[in-house]
Amino acid sequence: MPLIPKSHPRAKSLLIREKLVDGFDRGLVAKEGLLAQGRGEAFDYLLGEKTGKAATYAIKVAAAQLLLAKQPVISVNGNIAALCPKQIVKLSKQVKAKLEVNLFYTNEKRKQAIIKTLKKNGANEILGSKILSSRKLPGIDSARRIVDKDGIFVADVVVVPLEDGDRTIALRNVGKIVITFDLNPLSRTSQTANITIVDNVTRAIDLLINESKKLSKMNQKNLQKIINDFDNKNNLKESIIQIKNNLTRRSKIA
Ligand code: PTJ
Repeated sequence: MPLIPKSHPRAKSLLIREKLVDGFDRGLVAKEGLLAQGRGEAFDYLLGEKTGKAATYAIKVAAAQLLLAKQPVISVNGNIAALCPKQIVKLSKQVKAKLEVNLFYTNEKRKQAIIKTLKKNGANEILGSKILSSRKLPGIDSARRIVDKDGIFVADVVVVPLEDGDRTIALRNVGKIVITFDLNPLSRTSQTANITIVDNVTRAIDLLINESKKLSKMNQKNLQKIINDFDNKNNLKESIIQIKNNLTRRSKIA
């Protein structure tokens, strides 16, 4: 009998958790990545475990931004490699973005395991592992400061899914446009990115792939208009209101 029966009321959430645990056992995820998942789950619960209006809007803007980018890069950490390796490779192909492994809890063995997983899922080139290509991102002290000279270092748009706070600010300070997936609308990353998708990356990634496909037929002027009309701070407020409304509704039926 499976440990998590399909009939379990929280089967979906528990299966996502299993992906992380399995990723940990396969050497992809840092111990701290398991804790990060727990924090995300708590916010997902408060959001009603569904993609809200604000996230749907941010996904559309992110797609437009990725399609307009000249040198987009998707940064991959342990949690992303465990949760959605196939989709992250698919997105990189859809929007012609490079993939770069960039770890907070840096560890060569884990980096190589992540590269192997991405390759197994269809990636051709993965940046971030060659010492000779490494450069330092100013204004950040963690291992995330080490970036690839052909990737994040020269990128105009960087996707940093599921991230700790420091790097987004450092990337913004050197003029990069930052897109993130973060279930916590209050986190520093959420608050400082240009485009924050407040949703579970496991739900939002497919939506972003589909939206990128849809918008790929749109001209540059219209794509730019989608970006210009967007205000990240306002959109984050919508996600906070989504949480508030959920809590209000639940407080009435509790
Ligand atoms: O693999 P490494 O070494 O690069 O480390 C990766 C982690 C995730 C451990 C590292 O970046 C970290 O410590 O991140 P934080 O500071 O815990 O931040 C992670 C953010 O992602 C938090 O705001 C969580 O709420 C959010 N989060 C967690 N799971 C998900 C998520 N957001 C979207 N989808 C999720 N599944």
